[in-house]
Amino acid sequence: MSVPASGLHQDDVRYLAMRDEIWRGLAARPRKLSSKWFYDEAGSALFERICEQDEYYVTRTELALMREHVAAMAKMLGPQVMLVEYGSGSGEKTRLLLDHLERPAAYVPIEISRTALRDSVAQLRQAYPALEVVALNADFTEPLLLPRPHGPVRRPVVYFPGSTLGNFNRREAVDLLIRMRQLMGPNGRALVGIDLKKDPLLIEAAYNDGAGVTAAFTLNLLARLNRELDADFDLQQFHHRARYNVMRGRVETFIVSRCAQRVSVAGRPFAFAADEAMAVEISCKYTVSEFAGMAAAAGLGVTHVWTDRRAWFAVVLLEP
Ligand code: AVJ
Repeated sequence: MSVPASGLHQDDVRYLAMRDEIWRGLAARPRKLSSKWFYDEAGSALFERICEQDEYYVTRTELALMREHVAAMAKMLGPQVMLVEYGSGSGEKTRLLLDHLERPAAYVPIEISRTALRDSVAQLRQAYPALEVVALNADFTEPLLLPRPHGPVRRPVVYFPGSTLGNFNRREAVDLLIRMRQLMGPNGRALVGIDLKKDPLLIEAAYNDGAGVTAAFTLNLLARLNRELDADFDLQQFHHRARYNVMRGRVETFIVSRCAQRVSVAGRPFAFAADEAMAVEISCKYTVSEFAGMAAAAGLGVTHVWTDRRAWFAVVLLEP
């Protein structure tokens, strides 16, 4: 039995779960794969490069917003916070928060990419040697249990930056917010970053950068299936397409087949038609009141909103 590049054995439950989920998505009509599969080591590195592109305003805007308001945010959260981050990312925004929190009790990053988690945790441990860091290599949409830190915890706080919530449809987002509410408990808070509705051309450009980094990020999904599921996608024969759907308020990203072709994935054949589009990501954009409506459906109230001058992005404080 061969060991794929991912290091997962073909009899590992995680390999089988991934294979079955990918098979199901490829068998569906229209075809649809979850954007969570973007984040292997190469995908996480490509996402970091997306954040540096001129067109991708999202990260830059959120970071500026955090720099301006982080002291006020930390003050509202109070002392001895257990900071639970959904999707640990590069850690720059996290460090800003940790720098301003009063005696943080623990930092708990939950990250699906093992390599991204390993790297961010190593950096944070170096920067905050006294802080208790408990890393969870998990999918934050699945049920989770919080660790019990050594020191006293006044308040669990879920930090969910980057508008990653936008990668879920309304039903999934409400489910995730419900899980968040259950995880943080009655005294908990959540700090959530959301990308706001704005000029559709600006939004669409952010997902179609001129250097083609986003296209490479999207197509890396196929490269990952080649590496980890022994698939034989020819990346030259597919392309990235991202369009802002104004009526639905979301960017919809597809992988489009350039021609009629057959592909094998973990030993199972799939036929693509010419120009067939496979859905791989949505990035929802909200107004603050649309978001507050979703939060309310999950039993959470928006108690504070911080936004930039242009109102492109918001960080909201949620309370049960
Ligand atoms: C992971 C939510 C920050 O949807 O904007 C960036 C991922 N995809 N470019 C987003 C992404 C294409 C990103 N977030």
